Amino acid sequence: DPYADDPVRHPALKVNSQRPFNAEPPPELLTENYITPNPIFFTRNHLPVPNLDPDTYRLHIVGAPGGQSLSLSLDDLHNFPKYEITVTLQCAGNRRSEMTQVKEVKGLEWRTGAISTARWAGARLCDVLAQAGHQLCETEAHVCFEGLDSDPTGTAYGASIPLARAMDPEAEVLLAYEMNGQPLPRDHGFPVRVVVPGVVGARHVKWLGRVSVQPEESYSHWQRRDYKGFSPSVDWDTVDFDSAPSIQELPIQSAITEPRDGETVESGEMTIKGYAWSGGGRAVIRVDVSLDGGLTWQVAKLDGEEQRPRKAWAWRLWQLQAPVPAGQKELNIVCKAVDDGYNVQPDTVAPIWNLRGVLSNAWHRVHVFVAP
Ligand code: MTE
Ligand code: MO
Repeated sequence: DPYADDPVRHPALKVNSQRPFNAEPPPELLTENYITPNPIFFTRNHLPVPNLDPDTYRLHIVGAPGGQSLSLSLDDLHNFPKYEITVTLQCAGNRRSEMTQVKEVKGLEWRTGAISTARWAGARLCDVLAQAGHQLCETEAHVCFEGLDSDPTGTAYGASIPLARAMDPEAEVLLAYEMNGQPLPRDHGFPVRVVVPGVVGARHVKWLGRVSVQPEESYSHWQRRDYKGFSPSVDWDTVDFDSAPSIQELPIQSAITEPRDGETVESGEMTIKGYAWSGGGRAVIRVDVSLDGGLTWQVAKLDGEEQRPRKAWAWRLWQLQAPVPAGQKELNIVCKAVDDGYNVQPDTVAPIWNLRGVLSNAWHRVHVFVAP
């Protein structure tokens, strides 16, 4: 059993698949803290978790022509200037289960918890690439990452990002060796992972073994044959993965974490809580909440750290205290967020349905009963 050596996990996690391990925190735990505690940070593994020895670990950086290839130990990485940033990581499949309700999709049934936030610390990718002689000259080039996790045929997890993002100091791409002040937990990439702020989780390659700069995107299955969006009309007979760009930045997203769907709330005052986040460093400027299915709206209060313009890498938590409308037996609670490009979430799922169930960001709806 290649999974026999996987780490022990927190019992509160809702498991979507045991082998490989995929799990999300329950919603009310997810928004209890602005920074997600490591043991309940959502986990998305495609393969068994490698067990890497930090003393013999080496990160291989393929050098530029005229530059030099690097073989970096953990100590070598610590010798680069250390940066620490708060970044929210979201899987492209977050909220896929709502797409399944429209029509069947292929993928894990994530609810609202395939998203979490941590303080990540490490060396900047641009500093390490510069030492290997790379410059931002070939604007069309891509930085390819390979994990040290692999399937029985020896194929490793891989992904890539454009060189322009990797070399941009403002993009703050990290080779992270710490998560919330601790060495990375095994499930989250020990000893080193990539953190690409504002970009889909799939590019944050864990158990990083190799970095190279290439004229084309990574040839990995997960770069070329997955993590792409399509029209609702495209099915598995007609899909052409080469026709769509790989997902990099993610669209505006928000979800309600309290109350839970189907819950009974007391009459009087109620608290509605959730998260909101947008890709590409776009800040969340507002969250609107409706208690009547979207007929009327109230503006929620944004909590958590202030966001930096163009570098809003982390989510906002939000809440709304509101009187339960008198005489109602049931409430249809809805939330939707707006980012600083005034991008909004679509109101329903059907028009954004796609066969892989990615980019699921319609208004989030929770139906509750009011105690008599
Ligand atoms: N890196 C490797 N090496 N193997 C993987 O399976 N999964 C990716 C990414 N990096 C993956 C990986 C995906 S799809 C996501 S969403 C994030 O890791 C999840 O990171 P987390 O498990 O730390 O939450
Ligand atoms: Mo993912």
